[in-house]
Amino acid sequence: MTLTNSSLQTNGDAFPPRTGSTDPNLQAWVDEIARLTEPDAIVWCDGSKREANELSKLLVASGQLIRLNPEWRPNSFLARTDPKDVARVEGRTFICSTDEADAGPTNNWAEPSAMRAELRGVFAGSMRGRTMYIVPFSMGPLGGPISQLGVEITDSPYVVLNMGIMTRMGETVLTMIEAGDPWVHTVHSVGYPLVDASGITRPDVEWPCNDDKYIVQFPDTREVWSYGSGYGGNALLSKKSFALRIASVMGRDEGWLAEHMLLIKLISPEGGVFHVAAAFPSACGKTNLSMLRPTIPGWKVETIGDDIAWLRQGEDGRLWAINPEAGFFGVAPGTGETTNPTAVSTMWGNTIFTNVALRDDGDVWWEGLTDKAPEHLIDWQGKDWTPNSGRTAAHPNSRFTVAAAQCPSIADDWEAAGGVPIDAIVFGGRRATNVPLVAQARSWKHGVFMGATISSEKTAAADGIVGELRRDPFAMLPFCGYNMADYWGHWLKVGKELGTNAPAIFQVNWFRKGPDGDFIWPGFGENSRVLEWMIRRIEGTADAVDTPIGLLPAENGLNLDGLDLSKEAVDQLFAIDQTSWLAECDLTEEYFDKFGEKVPPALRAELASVRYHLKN
Ligand code: GTP
Ligand code: SPV
Ligand code: MN
Repeated sequence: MTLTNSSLQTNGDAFPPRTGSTDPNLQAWVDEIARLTEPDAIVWCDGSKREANELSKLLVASGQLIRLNPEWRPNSFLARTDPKDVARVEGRTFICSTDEADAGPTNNWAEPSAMRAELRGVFAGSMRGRTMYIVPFSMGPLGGPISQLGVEITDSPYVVLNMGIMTRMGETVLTMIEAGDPWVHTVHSVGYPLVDASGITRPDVEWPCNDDKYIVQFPDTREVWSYGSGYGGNALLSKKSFALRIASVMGRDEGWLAEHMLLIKLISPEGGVFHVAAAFPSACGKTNLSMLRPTIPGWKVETIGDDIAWLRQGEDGRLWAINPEAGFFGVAPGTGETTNPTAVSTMWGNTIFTNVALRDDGDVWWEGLTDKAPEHLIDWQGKDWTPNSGRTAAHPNSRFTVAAAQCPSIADDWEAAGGVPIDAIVFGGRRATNVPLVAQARSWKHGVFMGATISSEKTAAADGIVGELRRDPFAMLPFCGYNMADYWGHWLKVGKELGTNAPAIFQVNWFRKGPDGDFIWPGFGENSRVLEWMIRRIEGTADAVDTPIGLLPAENGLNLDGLDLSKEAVDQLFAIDQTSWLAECDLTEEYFDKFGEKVPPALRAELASVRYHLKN
């Protein structure tokens, strides 16, 4: 099928008459990118519903989006990507700091001017035959004290539609930029021009992308350049590129934190209100925990964010946090009526699904949405599928994009400009062995050690080998915009500033497995029991036992009422095996050694302390 971008222009008054900006820097940058990429047309996005409507109509007409049956899923769409463009590409993600040491051993570094020259080559003419969209957006409520502005230039209307859900996008942001607010520059091209250098045209495809991919951050100049992918964090540059990689550097320089964390408000049966921020690696349960429905009576969880938090010390000395995003880009598989009914009702309509399966009745399906699979589906690659096909109908990293405002459990003050005060910080990962269900850090320093030493089994959220155990400090391995050891140092510094106002820190693991290979802990709504213990610890009413690796619930300290869990299972959940923990300490030392002199001495001291207590 052929996509003619001219249809946009012949669409009469579908777009506002804006043809440029009065801000000379913005205008000069747009002109420069247009000269480089040679698009057919330039569209300044206003963020209106009408604009989104026009774009989705355009994509449906070209076969690049499928409109779902409006009876089941109004104003909702399905996108199917190229099978080679289904997840973040960590191997092609670069941190181009001036100084190589600033990127550190966990990031791919490239010398900034060499990378700029290389990018000029790949972006040259990359938008030929396409429309270039100027997408102005705010991370955080417009004008909020923790919020930041950005502009993404993209040649993907799918990206524009997603950005309209994931951020506060549109005309108002341009007005703020024109009034002098600072903003971050981001450029994106799918890398599939429709006209070549000699003027020969080719038709568009269902999911344009390029085998050659670049996700490049220039932290020193607060810039992002992304090429070759249309997928998720590779292409929605507000998200991982800006709100984590660039923002973590801003936070380092300005004294705040940009984190891969969900944010919730927790209300106790007595009416106490607490806020919890939790960092888990990709596809390890942030969305689920952010929408948790407690199984224990009297407790309530309200959602504030499911993926990213920006945290800053407030005037009262406490740590305050916002969710800089406006939508969820959530993992579909495993999200169902029993595991996350809140997410299921959030996506009742106005949702973009990517790489899930299509039902015969024009609705969507994925593994785990219902217990029983439909008899027949069209799978994520557009092929016929039955339960006997021997492959999954949805891609393991298939996702839904939906506005946070549609979430039935969203907190009333989720858009509070100054954020919410944080009572607890939680770190977690996927660990089949060793790591107990929950442990409290003895101090902020010990908490930073817990965060710095998270390991987790790899998920489908990034390309690579699923299930492989890897270090993912603070769940930030693919997202920290500077040297990871300096980042640990920054966390220690923030803790020092907070002093006695610092939140309590905990570590959790929902994923420990028993001898039969099954998860021991039921997870999901039952995780409320662990949250309850944390709150009781903060209130000072729950006892803990000191162990070499942290404070564990005292005998009968964790509320297990009504849960069908054997005594052996509970023992397995909390077992600390001396030999394997000493081996884990050796691996931690090896890991720290990669960062050389930069590892904060306080973390070396924490490691020494854990070892000492394991041996004595
Ligand atoms: P990103 O968006 O990639 O950063 O991921 P996320 O951390 O938000 O992941 P999400 O909440 O979408 O969880 C992904 C997977 O984890 C789903 O397949 C869930 O079924 C599974 N999961 C979430 N919570 C639990 C839990 O408590 N126990 C178990 N066993 N699985 C869980
Ligand atoms: C993650 O991988 O942590 C995500 C999805 O949240 S993506 O936006 O694609 O990075
Ligand atoms: Mn994430």
